[in-house]
Amino acid sequence: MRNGYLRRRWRFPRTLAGCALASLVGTVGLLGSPSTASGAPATPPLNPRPQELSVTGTPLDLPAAVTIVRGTAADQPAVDAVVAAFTSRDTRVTLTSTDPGAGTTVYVGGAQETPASAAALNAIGVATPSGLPDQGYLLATGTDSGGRQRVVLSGGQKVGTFYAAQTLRQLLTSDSSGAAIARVTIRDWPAFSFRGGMDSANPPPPGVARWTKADRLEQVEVLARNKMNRFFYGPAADPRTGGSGSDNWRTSYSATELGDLREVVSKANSLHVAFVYRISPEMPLDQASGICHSSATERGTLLSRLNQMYQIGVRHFVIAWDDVFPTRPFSCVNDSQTYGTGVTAWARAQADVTNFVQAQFINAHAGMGQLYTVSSEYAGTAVSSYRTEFDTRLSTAVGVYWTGPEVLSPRITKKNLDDAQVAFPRHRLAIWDNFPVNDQVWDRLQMGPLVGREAALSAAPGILFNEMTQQGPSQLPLLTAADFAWNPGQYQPEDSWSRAIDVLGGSKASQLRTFAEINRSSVIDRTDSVALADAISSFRNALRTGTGVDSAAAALKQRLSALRTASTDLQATQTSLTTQAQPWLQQTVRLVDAATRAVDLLTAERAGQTTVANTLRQEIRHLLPTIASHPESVAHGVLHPLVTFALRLGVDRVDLSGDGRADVLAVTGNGTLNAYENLRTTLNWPELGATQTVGQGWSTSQLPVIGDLDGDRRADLLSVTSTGALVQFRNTGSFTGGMFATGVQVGSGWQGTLAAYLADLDDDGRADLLGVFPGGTLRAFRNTGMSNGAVTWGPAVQVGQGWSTAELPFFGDLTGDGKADLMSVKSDGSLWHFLNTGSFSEGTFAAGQRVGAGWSGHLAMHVVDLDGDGPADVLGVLADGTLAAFRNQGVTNGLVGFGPRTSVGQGWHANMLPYPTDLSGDGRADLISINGEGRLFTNINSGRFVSGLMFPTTAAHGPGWGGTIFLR
Ligand SMILES: [Ca+2]
Ligand SMILES: [Ca+2]
Ligand SMILES: [Ca+2]
Ligand SMILES: [Ca+2]
Repeated sequence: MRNGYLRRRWRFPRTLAGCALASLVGTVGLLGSPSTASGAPATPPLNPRPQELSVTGTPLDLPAAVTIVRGTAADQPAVDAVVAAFTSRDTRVTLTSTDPGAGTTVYVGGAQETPASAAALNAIGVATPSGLPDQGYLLATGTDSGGRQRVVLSGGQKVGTFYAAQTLRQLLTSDSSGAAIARVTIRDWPAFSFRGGMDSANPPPPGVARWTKADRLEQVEVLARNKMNRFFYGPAADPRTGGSGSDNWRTSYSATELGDLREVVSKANSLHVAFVYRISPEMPLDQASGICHSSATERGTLLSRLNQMYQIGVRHFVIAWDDVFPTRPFSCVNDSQTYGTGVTAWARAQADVTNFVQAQFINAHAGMGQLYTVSSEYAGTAVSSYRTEFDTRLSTAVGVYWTGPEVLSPRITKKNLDDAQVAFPRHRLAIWDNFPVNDQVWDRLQMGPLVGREAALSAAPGILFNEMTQQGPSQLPLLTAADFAWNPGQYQPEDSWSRAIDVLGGSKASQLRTFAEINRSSVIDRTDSVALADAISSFRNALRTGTGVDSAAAALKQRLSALRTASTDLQATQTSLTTQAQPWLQQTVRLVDAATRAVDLLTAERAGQTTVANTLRQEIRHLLPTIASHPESVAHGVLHPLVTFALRLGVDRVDLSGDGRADVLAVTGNGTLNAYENLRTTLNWPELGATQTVGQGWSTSQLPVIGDLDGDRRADLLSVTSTGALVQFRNTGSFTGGMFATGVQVGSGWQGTLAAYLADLDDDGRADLLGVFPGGTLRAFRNTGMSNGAVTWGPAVQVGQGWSTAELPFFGDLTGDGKADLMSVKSDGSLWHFLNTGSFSEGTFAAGQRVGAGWSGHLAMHVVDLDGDGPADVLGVLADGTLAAFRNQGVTNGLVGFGPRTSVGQGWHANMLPYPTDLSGDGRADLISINGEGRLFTNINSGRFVSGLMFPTTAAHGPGWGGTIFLR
């Protein structure tokens, strides 16, 4: 005999064992908490969270063997899941179709499947289910009046019983003394009729993972275990779903390809997951080769493709018209003759083909799921001529997908849905949620919880979630999405995320939590690396104030160490999540190693340990190229800036607050100097603070020269007045409290100079001064430190001559030694460098070396690090408006090798030029610019030295920047 109250299974206070059952009744509010204030027993964490759950007593301790009763009509996948659940807890099972009348018995199936379940429910005092919503189930565990243990899984339909089995699996526990099951009554059903995951990303760049067959097989299981019932297959990487050129949807799969897909389809069908197959006949990747809508041949080809999928068991289809431009000409002349021209013609053509598929394919087969389509205007809520035409023409039998108010919607409200329904009055919209898909930010894992979706969206029939190009890491956000889709009314993102981490992390859950926290943010939620950012901020504040530096450094290093340990532990585990996250786990370790040295460097500098500091600085510089050679981004905008800050990278472009990330400085047309704090750049959209006016009286003939004059890692300003005086404006670090101190004159005799520069020539952390004087002489003045609040300069050193307004020097560190080198473009368009020899003498700059050509008529040129490896690369706007990048490939025999010209942008002109600045703090220069309408634009650098990929996204900020005469 087993005495339940003597052997505790859940962690609730021992004193409660044996209490009256009535006092132990819990409610749904208990989910996820280990115990309640009243001491009622906790329930195990369940995903998704059930709609109605009562804990009716202490858990049932199960014997070593149980009997499973299932009727002849019972759902086999449910039976299999129940058998697997008990077997995994080392409990033997005997299957029978009739009630054995004694012993612990599990009944699988509602009254239609397993008639004995109704009596079993009555025996434990639970009413048989009536009026269960679609896909719902009732699951009850307890003992009857004779003390016999009964477990009843009663679905309204077979699929409901299958979902009951998924809940049962999570109710079972075991320890060395055997298995137990929670004593509960659960009545449960989904809010959204269909719920699912999507393998439907745009093709990632070479080297980035994409889904494999094994991923898809695993995904189907994950969906089923979390009560989702759709797997949407439409990756752009599979040309049969769209394609480009001659490799496209028109060709059938080979026998091998079809066999692979059949495996996935069969598995999905065996787990109550519908495999949804998408075809995009207009070919978003190559629209000119898209379908000729009016062609009978083309339509026949489409039917044969759909039929091929039907043959392997697919019953759910999507004909998609997204990501094409219904403004271009049709790909065949017949279409314009048939449908006319313009967006409504495209709407007619698309509706016509979709209706054809409905009539000739869907209606021609029994057992088909509802056909869905995606309109070309799939995001947003407005009525439009395209939408009206599409909605009017499209068969009402067809459903329509919609992505919310945006393509990537940070928020989706019920009002958004209602508004969009007005634009599609004849069709119900289902939600295609582009979360957590990372096909615009391939270098990031977006593993945070689903947020920002209103519960009332379940008025829509379904919701699907487009996943990352990494199936394993996608499971973390997907589990929260499954929770939302099933039970949005009780969805709590953080709680759900925590449960998902526990499930996916298993024995390594705490390590996964540490890692997921630094790979969390996305367009729907910018929360990222909060604890790490706080520790870094505390350390930096301690450095600034000089109090508590050691304890803040120790706390930060402890956190870094924990992150490193978590990453190495996870690297040693073999789940799809950890395997596919390998590049990010490895990058975390590299960055932690650099950041830990950055902490030591900063504390050594402060303690005056110059030799130690120099060694650490060299070590970090040595680590940077490897970090830079991996595009994976972790702890976005948080960890890397600590390294950038420690090495003083980019302080002159232009870090005003001293956090390793550039802020923005602008002079307006009336001479006002405004500063904008870079609040955070956790995404490709930097958030800038409010306008702070920090100066007056600037002009086109007197613009700020930027550099760190006092070595505090905050950018200071210098100006050359019309009378030739040099005036310093020292940065106090406060955006709101008068950022720049009153001007102090720190030089004279600069009238008529052609240019003035601040650049660190000797790697001491203080900007040195350079000027091109009348007659073309380049002079350098060493920064010898602050004296009575004013920067002092060493004697003038002539370091060059022959300069002119037509040929001015540019400064940047080409060799990565912290000492600025010089570059110039000669009148013949040739590019030259003059490397810094480190001597601070007339020979500071070595003889010029010709390192490029083709710069005639260039509009801008910058010597700036683009790939984050330390040494500066070259970025220029060429005469034709091309933004060209040249990668620094290192120094050989005193000559810097530059890679081939990479076009990373175009359409720039003299009135709209980009300025490189590191907003994200990763050592890679990003861009800021102002367009013709006076809007500020930012482009975050992806670190990919590939045409078109370096600056993949443009973020537009508020208007009102017109007339700006200086922007950094
Ligand atoms: Ca400073
Ligand atoms: Ca210096
Ligand atoms: Ca570089
Ligand atoms: Ca950057």
